[in-house]
Amino acid sequence: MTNESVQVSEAAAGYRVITWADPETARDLAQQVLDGHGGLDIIRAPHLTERWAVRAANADRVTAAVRERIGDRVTIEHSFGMVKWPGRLFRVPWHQDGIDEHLVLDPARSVCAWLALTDAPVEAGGLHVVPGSHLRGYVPHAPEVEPDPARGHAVAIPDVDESRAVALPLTAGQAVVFDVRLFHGSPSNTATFPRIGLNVRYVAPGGILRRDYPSSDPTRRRSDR
Ligand SMILES: O=C(O)CCC(=O)C(=O)O
Repeated sequence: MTNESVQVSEAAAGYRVITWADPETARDLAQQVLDGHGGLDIIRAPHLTERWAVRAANADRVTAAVRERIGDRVTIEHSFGMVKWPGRLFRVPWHQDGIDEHLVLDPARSVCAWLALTDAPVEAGGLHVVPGSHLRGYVPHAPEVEPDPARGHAVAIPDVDESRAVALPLTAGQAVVFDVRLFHGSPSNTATFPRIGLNVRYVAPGGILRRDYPSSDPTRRRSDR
């Protein structure tokens, strides 16, 4: 396969799976999360304060993939860690990361990465995506009908053709770098171990088209807004 054909298929799919760390390194960082954040489900903006997140979000292979898409002048717009505890209800509905009621990112100047710190197979609440869905642009979304108690109120895309979705089981140290318009979500963790992921939104200059969080604090809980 030529480089060109790889790029064409990534452009069509809207995502690419990469390796950002060896599994032991990723699991060490996961342990730091568990040591530092007892029973939390969501850790807001850890790239600002947490060594594990600074290290992961700035991993060379992640930032190289980001720069390839949006150029060299890149900053982190936001991040959050998600711990899915085994047996705890925590389903993330279908959504697009580049838009919600307070945020619009320019898809040409922003990109997301979801980094697996632990293994993230399907049964542990691994990520699902709808390949090619980014080509539909931003679609209407609405507050979730049945908010998940662990996460609070999220926006969700109501009518997703799930027959077109694929699971992206990842091992610790892998990541998916994806278009901010890509439909994605994840089920609860029915495995026996905590699943830990870090979502990071990267932007180039001008990449934030709108951000009007009431407190100017994008780390607030959706349920608090
Ligand atoms: O961690 C998850 O299961 C879902 C994360 C997610 O939806 C996101 O990265 O936007």
